[in-house]
This record gives sequence, structure tokens and C-alpha cells, in this order.
Amino acid sequence: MRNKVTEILGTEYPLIQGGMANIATGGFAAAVSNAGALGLIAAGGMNTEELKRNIQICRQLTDKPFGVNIMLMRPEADKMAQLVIDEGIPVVTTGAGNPAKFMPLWKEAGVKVIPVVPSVALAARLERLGADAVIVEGTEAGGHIGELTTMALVPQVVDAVKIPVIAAGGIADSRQLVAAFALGAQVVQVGTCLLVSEECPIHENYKNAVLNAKDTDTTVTGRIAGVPVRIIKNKMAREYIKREKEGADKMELEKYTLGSLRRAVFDGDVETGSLMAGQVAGMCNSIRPVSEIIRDMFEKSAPVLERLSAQFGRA
Ligand code: TUI
Repeated sequence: MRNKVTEILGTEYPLIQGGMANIATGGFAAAVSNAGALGLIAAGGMNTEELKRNIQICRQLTDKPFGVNIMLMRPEADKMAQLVIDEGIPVVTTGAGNPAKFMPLWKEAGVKVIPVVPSVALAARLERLGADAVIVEGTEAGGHIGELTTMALVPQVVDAVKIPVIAAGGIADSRQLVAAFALGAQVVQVGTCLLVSEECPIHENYKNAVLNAKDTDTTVTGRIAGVPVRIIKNKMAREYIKREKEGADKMELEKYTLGSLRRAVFDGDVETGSLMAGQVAGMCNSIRPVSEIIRDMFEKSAPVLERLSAQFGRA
């Protein structure tokens, strides 16, 4: 399924991989790009040197286009913004902040810039600054999230901007894919459903936690501190939310979560680690290759559309 945006991205499918800090290595991004979507190396969790090495690894593993996701809360975001230019990376996605200050630099260098936006206002502002598309990520997503749902926010951004909209948050199968396109998105971004891929380099305990999660098993830490993060419920989530309600200060909470994502990803610590995952974790029940997960979403969309047109046709 090709459209104008897949032509810009150079992909077979209108699908991009979510940022996935500490998870999306060069190897993982290459697997996604080789599957016909856009893989992205997550700079969040890496230093600039590590990012450079992962770009090299990705280049060795795929001849398809791939991008870099820059987590704007990282201290090295500035250096990384320059590195993607020096390395000739064609597409950058950004998350967890406003990338306005980097826009002139990236536009000048011909980098395609696709920021995550949690509101219509930021989408419109970044369109004016030259964003090539925006990722509208609903609060169903895993990791750092905004307030609004995909269902409510995607059509409002679609109405407010002319650039293509990429829907994210709550998309794991063909029904949700079709729904995202019905809302006006031209591309989707997925993350959680790729956590259970064969190629995803997270610890098997983390993978099993996603496989076993049910619909109500995610929660949000950090709402009071202003850094809401969706994770799978565990001891750390319960403790964090309890301390938050008791009025613990930001610094104390930060110390509590420091390194918690790394503990989950690398050590498989499912008790005190942050198991970032979206609300669709409850429907990600089997481990499959990335290529099969993506192909399935698109192949199974045809019967979904047939069912819809039969239903609407009868009305
Ligand atoms: O960035 C994400 N998801 C992430 S980043 C991450 S790493 C992390 N580790 C520990 C604590 C927190 C994060 C894990 N998951 N998604 C994209 C996203 N961007 N969600 C929300 C936003 C966002 C929020 C505010 C984008 C822009 C924004 O702008 C605020 C402003 O300044 O206007």
C-alpha cells in the first residue's frame, strides 16, 4: 500500500516504528526497514558515540531507508541533532518536547522532520516552522505520553494542518490500522506490537510481561511530576504512584525511576523496572518476526474494509 508519504519515506508500507528509547538499536531499526516500513534508531538511552555506532550497524544490515528518533529531554540532544546531519540521515522523528530550535538546522540540511505532537497548537506551530509531517500520538501509547486520545486528537490535527498526519497510540492490528486511516491519518506509527517481535532486543522477562498483559494492565506514572509515562503495572508502578500521591518531591521520584527503563530492558527486572508499553499490550499475544507483524496488519485490512463497506452499503 503506497501513498504520497511512502514515496517521501521510501517505504513499501505507510508505517513507521515508534522511538522506543533503550530498545530500538541499529539492528532493530534495520529489521523494521527490511520489513518494508521505516525503522528508527532511538537516540534516547544512547550517547552520541553510541548513536553513531548504531547508525553504522544499521547501514550494514539494510540498504533501505531508516531514520533516527531524538528524545528531546536528553542532555545530548544538541549534539545528536548535528550528528544526524553529518551522517546524512534522511528522516528524524522527535519526542518528549518541542523541536523548534532544531528546525532551521535540519531544514537547511534537507532532513525530513517529523515531530510527535500532543496537541493541535504544537502541530500547527511546527507546520509553520517546516515540519514535513506530524506524529499525533494518543495517550494510549506506551512510554512518555500526552493527555488526549488518538481517536479525539488525530481528526482535530488533520483538520488543522496541511502536512500529512501519522497516527500513533493504540494501533496493533488491522482494525486499528483502518480506523487510523478513517480518522484521516496517512501513515501509522507502532511500538508496542513490535516489542513482542522476534528481533526486539529486550530481555525475555519484559517480552513475557507484554505477552501476558491484559487490557487493564498498564498504568501511568509521573502525572503529578509532569512526566507521564505509561508502563505495565508492577511493584515499581505501585510504589511510584503511592509516593506521588503522598506528595514526594520531583527529585525523589526521579531518583526512584532513574535507570528503571534500563533495568527492565537489559536486566529483565520486572519488579522494579519500567516496562513501557501501550494499552494494546493486552492484544500482543505471540512472538513473530517483525515482517510478519507488519505484513499481517496490512493484509488483514482488506477484509476489515469489505466488512465496513458491506455494512455501510446496507444502510
Ligand atoms: O517521547 C515519547 N515517548 C517516550 S520517550 C521515552 S524515554 C523516557 N524515559 C524516562 C522518562 C521519560 C521518558 C519513553 N517514551 N513519545 C512522544 C511524545 N512526545 N509523547 C509526548 C510528547 C510531547 C510532549 C510535549 C511532545 C511535545 C511536547 O511539547 C511540549 C512543549 O514544550 O510544547
